[in-house]
Amino acid sequence: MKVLLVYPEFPDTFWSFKHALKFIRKKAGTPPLGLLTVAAMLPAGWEKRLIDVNVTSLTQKDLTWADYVFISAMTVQREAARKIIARCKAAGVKVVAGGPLFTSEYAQFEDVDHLVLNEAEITLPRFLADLACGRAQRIYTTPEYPDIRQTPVPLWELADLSRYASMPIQFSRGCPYDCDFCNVTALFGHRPRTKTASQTIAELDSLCALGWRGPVFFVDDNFVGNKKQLKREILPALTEWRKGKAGLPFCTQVSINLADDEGLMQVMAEAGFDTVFVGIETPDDDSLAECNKYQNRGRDLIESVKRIQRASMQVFGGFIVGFDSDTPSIFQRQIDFIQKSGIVTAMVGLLQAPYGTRLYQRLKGEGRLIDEVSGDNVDGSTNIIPKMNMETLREGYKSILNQIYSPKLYYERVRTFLREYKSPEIAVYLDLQYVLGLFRSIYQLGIKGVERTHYWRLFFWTLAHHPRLFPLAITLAIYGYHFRKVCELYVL
Ligand code: B12
Repeated sequence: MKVLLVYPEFPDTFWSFKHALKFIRKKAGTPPLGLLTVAAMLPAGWEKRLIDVNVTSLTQKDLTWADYVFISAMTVQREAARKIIARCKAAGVKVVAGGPLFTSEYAQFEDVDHLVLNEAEITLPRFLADLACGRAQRIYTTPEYPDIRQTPVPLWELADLSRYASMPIQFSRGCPYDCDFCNVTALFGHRPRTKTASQTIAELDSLCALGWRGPVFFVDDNFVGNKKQLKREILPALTEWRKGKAGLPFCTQVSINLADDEGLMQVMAEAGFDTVFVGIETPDDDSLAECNKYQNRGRDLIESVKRIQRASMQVFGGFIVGFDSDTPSIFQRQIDFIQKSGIVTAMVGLLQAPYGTRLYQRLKGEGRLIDEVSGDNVDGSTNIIPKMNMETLREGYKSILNQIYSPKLYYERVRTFLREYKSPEIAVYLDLQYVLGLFRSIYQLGIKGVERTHYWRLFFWTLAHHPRLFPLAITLAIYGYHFRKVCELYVL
């Protein structure tokens, strides 16, 4: 059996980092972990190839080679996925589809031969068993969540690692919180399910064996969902594993209550975490109450962010406008908050209601749903009828993006952040492309760019005051270029 694993192209979005990746000659952020995990669950004797359309093209020859195409996608890849499925049909290749897009919207994919939905640890063996005896069904689904201690090491070797900026690995799935707009719990449940420390170390070892020394992204829904286990098992194992190694900084996603635990922050930093993504959402307490984000309430959110930064972890933040409680003052309040917090990478979106969430149910009941979500939560679109006038909301949203990604405010924010941030202790691994990236940034941002005065000011200010953070300052200048390009596409 010959299986072609295909990952459709991402549009040019906030999270694609396309404009930034060019500086280090990379094609995409991370390889598709879902497909690489599925590949490891297929029979060893089957021939497997990966085509990630974000780094290479899918040719007719590839399709002719394959007996089956296994496709995965997120909602944001909906249109690209449809095109690939149509090409497979035209080439007479059977399609097996899975992953978040198909799990959420399977009814819309009539052309797909087999929909193997939810987590493959449960549904894929059922499909493979039926296929082996010639009676494969069209849809496989399950309400259960698998024990991921049985999940195999992803087949990294199918991907050309040199084309990616970072590698994804997963320690846990699920989140204990219950924010009403988030579909993580609908897809992966409330109780965080974890892998074992030795399983995670085996995954890291397999990446190292393939020569990987760049960043590693723990793609957990909430890495601190089970603090006890973290402290007892996984973090000591990661700290031990890191000894004698250079590079391989870790980043992950956490809830803000990480800031309440100095001890945990310290061990995370020692284990090599230098960046965390946190859902901040809004400085407005009524809106936090409305969406049930109680872990963010009753605290000084800015101080919480700063505590994490002082513990050597950069904070990326997610923000939302368009809650029912929001008034037009929210736009300036968000801008002020983002500037003061020094959250350089601030993903601001309009409130959307993905299928399967409690918010979706509520708004459906109120007759306030208008469409399906676009899948890109930073494109200024929404599928809900907001309480605030739509025009006011759109204009306010645009003004947030225009301001926080204007060179002046952006570079000011970078300095606010660098003043607070304690440089991590991880030994640096020198990658030639990153060194060349510095020269490319000098040309693109320091000579050609509209931000040139801000760029040079940051350049010399960092060298004078925070020389160890100089590479990070240049990286952030490059991110700023990407964010501005993307915002131009969306709203300017
Ligand atoms: C890493 C990640 C990203 C990375 C990209 C990773 C990549 N290259 O694909 C980045 C940071 C870029 C990203 C961005 C976004 N993401 Co994201 N992301 C994740 C995250 C945290 C982990 C993905 C992962 O690797 N999981 C581990 C693998 C093993 O799981 P998996 O892919 O689901 O695969 C399993 C099954 O689905 C199944 N399976 C998967 N594919 C296939 C294929 C076949 C054939 C079969 C049989 C089975 C199968 O088997 C696997 C094993 O069980 C998930 C949450 C999660 N827990 O999965 C969200 C998630 C995928 N993201 C989501 C969203 C909404 C986004 C964003 C809009 C922003 C945001 N709010 O986070 C943007 C959109 C992208 C863009 N460019 O604009 C949603 C997607 C919902 C949907 N219906 O599509 C998720 C599910 C989180 C959520 N809020 O619910 N994301």
